[in-house]
Amino acid sequence: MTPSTPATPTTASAPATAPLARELGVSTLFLAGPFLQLLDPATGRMPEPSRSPFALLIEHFEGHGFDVHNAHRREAWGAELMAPDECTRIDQEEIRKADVFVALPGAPASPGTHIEIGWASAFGKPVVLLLERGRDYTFLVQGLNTVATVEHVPYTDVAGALPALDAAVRRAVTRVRGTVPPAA
Ligand code: 5HM
Repeated sequence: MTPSTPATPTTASAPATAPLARELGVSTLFLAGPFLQLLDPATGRMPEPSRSPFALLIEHFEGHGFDVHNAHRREAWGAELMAPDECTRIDQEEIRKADVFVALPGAPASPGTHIEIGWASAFGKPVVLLLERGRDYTFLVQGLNTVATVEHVPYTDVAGALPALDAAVRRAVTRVRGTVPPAA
């Protein structure tokens, strides 16, 4: 019997299990969330505590083999803020091309993220929303599952929600493919 060889080399940051992107046969993920409201007015940058959930999610999904598109990182956490005419076009195009859309709608609501959630759902993308426990979300976020493929992931801290987030991504992608029925 010949010894088996892994299809791809493992790296230090790769998860022990099969990376989710490969398992699902997808590659790109758009990560949306509050931006302007998180900028420190004095520096124009996102302070470290505001960056960390995004940095964690980016690292997590990249470790799972996704090509992650995220404006906060692209715009250097505020240091290279794009003009509206520039970022709007790029974000819509990246969402159009994405295999999965993940967002923190924000509480208070992020206006830009809500537009992006509208685009992603209208494009028929698998949508996963991270909803902080104890916060209120607008009716159209609460009801989006009636018109789009949406999975909600309640969280208290983002790190603790990663296993539920992966399960939600898996469900959303398979639901869009029509291989499992939507949750009741
Ligand atoms: O309205 P708010 O800034 O919270 O909107 C955030 C969302 O809009 C992010 O998900 C990001 O993809 C997009 N955005 C961007 O790409 C927003 C701004 C500033 O509003 C920006 N680039 N400069």
